[in-house]
Amino acid sequence: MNPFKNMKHIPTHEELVDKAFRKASKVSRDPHVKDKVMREKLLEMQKISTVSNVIRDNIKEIIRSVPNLDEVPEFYRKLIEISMPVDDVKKALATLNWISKKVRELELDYANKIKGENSIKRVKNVRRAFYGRVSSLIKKRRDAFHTLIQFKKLTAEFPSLKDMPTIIIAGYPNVGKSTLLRKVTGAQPQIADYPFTTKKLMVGYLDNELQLIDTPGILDRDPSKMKGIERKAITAISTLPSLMLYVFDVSETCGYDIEKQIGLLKRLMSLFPNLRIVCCINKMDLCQDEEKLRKLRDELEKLGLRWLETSSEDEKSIEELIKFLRVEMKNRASPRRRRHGHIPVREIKP
Ligand SMILES: Nc1nc2c(ncn2[C@@H]2O[C@H](COP(=O)(O)OP(=O)(O)O)[C@@H](O)[C@H]2O)c(=O)[nH]1
Ligand SMILES: [Mg+2]
Repeated sequence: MNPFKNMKHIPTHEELVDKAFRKASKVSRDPHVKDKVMREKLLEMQKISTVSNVIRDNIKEIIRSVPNLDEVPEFYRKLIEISMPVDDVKKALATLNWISKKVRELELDYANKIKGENSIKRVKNVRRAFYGRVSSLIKKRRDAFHTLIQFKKLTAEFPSLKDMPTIIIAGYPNVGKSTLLRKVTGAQPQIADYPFTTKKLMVGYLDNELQLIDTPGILDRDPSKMKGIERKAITAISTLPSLMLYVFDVSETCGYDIEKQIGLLKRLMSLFPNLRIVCCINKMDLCQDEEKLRKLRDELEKLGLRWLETSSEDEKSIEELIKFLRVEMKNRASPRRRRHGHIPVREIKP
């Protein structure tokens, strides 16, 4: 799940100070206190502690609502780093914490000063001086608020992915990726925004133990044609504890011939050198050209990749794909290239 989903609203420094002063302005005099000066002293002291409490409570809640940045999955850290250094966020949180301590110190300091005064005018001046100190203290550190506002805005758009073994599906458009995702997970996939791209991710789950992600518009084209930021966003995906399933359309009805499809596979292999990739030769029901199929099998054998032959129309091949993916996920820690390792090929009659 998006670990930042429950992050609190971050006010600007002005909003926070205004909120505190507004609350303090509602404090009223205690009519039971007969002594006029004492009554004002108590009133102003209460204003001071109200300002301090509002600021410190708000800061506490903000800090508590941000998950420990050293503990969030690397995928989310990488997404943050695309647009801001994680250290800036940590520093901003530390600054807020410091503000909170400092405001408490000022509160005690100025409350003591009020105790020592004996004219209403001077008591009011002390309270005003406290307001001034608090305002300028926070104003000087307004950047910390801005950083966190930006951070909140950024993370709110992060996709909600689970921290579980993940299969990312790649391959040219129309090779059958989304259909396979639907068949394998048996449900309507969830659609999630993918930040920094105009693209959406499709996410589905297999028995709540495997997460499958289809990345329309992202892992279905030449990575060299992508913008820097998109490439970074893709690199974040590869940090998921994952396996890539590269889908071929052996019928070429997708509009990309086998050579092109092999070309994309090779580029993805070099873009993700540490990611285990397995393949699926799909649309076997439309396969007319045995020669093409043979060449593709040879090529995958040469690349040392494991594959399965499927058709979305053939339930049996989907069941085998599920088994295949489970086994491959378990093996993902071992090297990608395995000679003589491909699993028995099922023949699907056209
Ligand atoms: N005959 C046949 N059609 C398929 C198969 N898989 C997908 N399709 C069709 O191919 C088209 C593209 O599929 P889609 O899943 O949207 O491809 P994507 O762009 O890779 O996600 C759709 O019309 C599917 O119904 C298959 O195994 N056999
Ligand atoms: Mg699709």
